[in-house]
Amino acid sequence: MPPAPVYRFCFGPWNLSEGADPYGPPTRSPQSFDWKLGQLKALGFDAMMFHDDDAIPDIDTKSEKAIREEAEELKRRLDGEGIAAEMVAPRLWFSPNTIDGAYTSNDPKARQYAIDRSLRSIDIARILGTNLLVLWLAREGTYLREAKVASRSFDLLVEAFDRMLAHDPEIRLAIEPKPNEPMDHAYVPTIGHALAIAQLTRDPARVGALIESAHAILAGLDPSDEIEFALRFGKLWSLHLNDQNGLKFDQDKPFASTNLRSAFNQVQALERHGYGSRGEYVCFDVHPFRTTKPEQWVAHLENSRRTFLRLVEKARSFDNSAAQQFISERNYQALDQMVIEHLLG
Ligand code: XUL
Ligand code: MN
Repeated sequence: MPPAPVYRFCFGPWNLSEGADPYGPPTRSPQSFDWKLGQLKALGFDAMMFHDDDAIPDIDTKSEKAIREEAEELKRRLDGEGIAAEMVAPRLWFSPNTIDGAYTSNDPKARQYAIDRSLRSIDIARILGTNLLVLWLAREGTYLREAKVASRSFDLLVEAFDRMLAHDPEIRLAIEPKPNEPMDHAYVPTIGHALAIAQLTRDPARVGALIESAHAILAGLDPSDEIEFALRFGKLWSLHLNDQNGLKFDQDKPFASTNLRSAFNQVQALERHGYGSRGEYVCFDVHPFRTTKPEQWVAHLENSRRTFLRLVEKARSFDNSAAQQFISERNYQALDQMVIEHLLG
């Protein structure tokens, strides 16, 4: 067994969201980035995740020099607060340039925009002191099957990843699979797809993955198996723990909110492989409920971490030899009840 890791935690500014959904406006007034950073520090989290425009607002209107200076200023502030930047992710899904996709758009100008913005995100990441670029491939997929040829799209993804890998010899790409939303079908829906496509790049050793519990559930898969798969390949470089009630819109619920047993299994997988002992963070990609009042704005983050740590205790106190005995007897009925009693107790 690898040594028991001391977990380090992070979240992103978007995880303190204002409650808007496609059918209604925000339910909490917007707060500044400074307030969000202050909350992260007050909660005792260790790192913040950044989209490129979380770090540099209105990034598309700014020169390279201005971007670099703002990133340096942000790095000084983070250092002053003792907060690390866990990763940077190009937010390629809001721009008018990426209406038909980013790296896989049918428009070469849009593809160029996506690559240029990704290279800038890499520069920002390096200034902020991280070599992790997260790629959630939001609009890389189709609304209409006939609009794009999948094999060409895979080539375009590899071409884009290769440009990023060539741009900075230290950068590592963590692909965050998600099967749908906003697309009907995404090109990289599961961890298997992410790791397979990594093999086609110029440096597969620098292409890994980030697993989000809700995204695995949306793909109809077990998040703990997805986690184990990535860990088995040494490719789980980041993690978005949360929860999701079945196959519907991406809910980003607090960790274990829907399925405590699945959350326990995810924690067991992390514990088994020493996740965190190689510098990886446990991040919560969770949102407050729409109904959450401003007074409880950070509760979903505090609760997710609390539940996570309670489940770490549960994983460490699980009677593995009793479980092994039941397994050897093929008494899965008893094993099932043992897990339930352990979680209840
Ligand atoms: C979207 C999602 C994103 C990524 C970061 O479903 O999970 O917030 O985690 O770009
Ligand atoms: Mn996520």
